[in-house]
Amino acid sequence: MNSKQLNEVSKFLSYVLRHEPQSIGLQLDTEGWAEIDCLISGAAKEGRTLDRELILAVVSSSDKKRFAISNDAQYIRAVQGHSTDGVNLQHAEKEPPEFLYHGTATRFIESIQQQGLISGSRHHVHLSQDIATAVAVGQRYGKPVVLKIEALRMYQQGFKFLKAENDVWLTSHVPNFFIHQE
Ligand code: HQG
Repeated sequence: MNSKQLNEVSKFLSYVLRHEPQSIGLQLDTEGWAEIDCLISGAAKEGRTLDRELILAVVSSSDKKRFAISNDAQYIRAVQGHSTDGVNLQHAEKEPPEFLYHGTATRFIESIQQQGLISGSRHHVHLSQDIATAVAVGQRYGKPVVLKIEALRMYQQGFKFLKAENDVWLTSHVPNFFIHQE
C-alpha cells in the first residue's frame, strides 16, 4: 500500500466520520464512534473496498492522528473536525498555553478582522500549539498567514478551550481583539 492510497482512504474516512456518515448509511454515536464492520459494509455498497488491515494502516499512519480506534477494536472515530449534527465529542476542557496559533490564507484576513475567527461549518475554531502546523494549515487555502492568539488571556476572561486527543486546540470563537498577525 503506498502513501497515495493511504491518503485517499484517509480523505474518505474524514468525509464519512466527520461530515457525511449518512452517505454510506453509517450511524455515529454522540461521541463520534462508528462500528468498523458497518463502515466496511457501507463503503462496499458504494463500491469501495475497505478491510480492517487497511483501516488500521490509515489510522496508524495519519500524520495528525486524525482517527482513534476503541479499546475493544470494534469502533473508529475522527478525533476532531466534525461538522455533522448529533456528534458532540466530550473533549477535555483545559487551560491553554499563553499563545496558540491559527493558520489561514491572506484572502480571509479582512473578514477575520471584522468578525474574528469563526467556526464556519465545523463545530469549533481550530488552533495549534506551534507555528509550523499553523503554516501548513493555512497553506491549504492559499498564501498562508499565521495568527497569534492570546489564548490564556481569553481563558482568564471566561472563554472555554478544549484539547482534542491529537493536540489540536478548539474554541468557539476568537474575537479580533485577541488576534495578532505574526
Ligand atoms: C477561515 C485540517 C473568513 C479559517 C487542518 C480557515 C486543521 C474565516 C477557514 C483543521 C473567518 C475554515 C481545521 C472569518 C475563520 N472570515 N474566514 N471570520 N474565520 N476563517 O478547514 O482551521 O487535515 O474549516 O481561517 O489541519 O483551516 O482535516 O478550518 O481558513 O487542523 O485533519 O475559514 O482541518 O485538518 O477552514 O482547518 P476549515 P481550518 P485535517
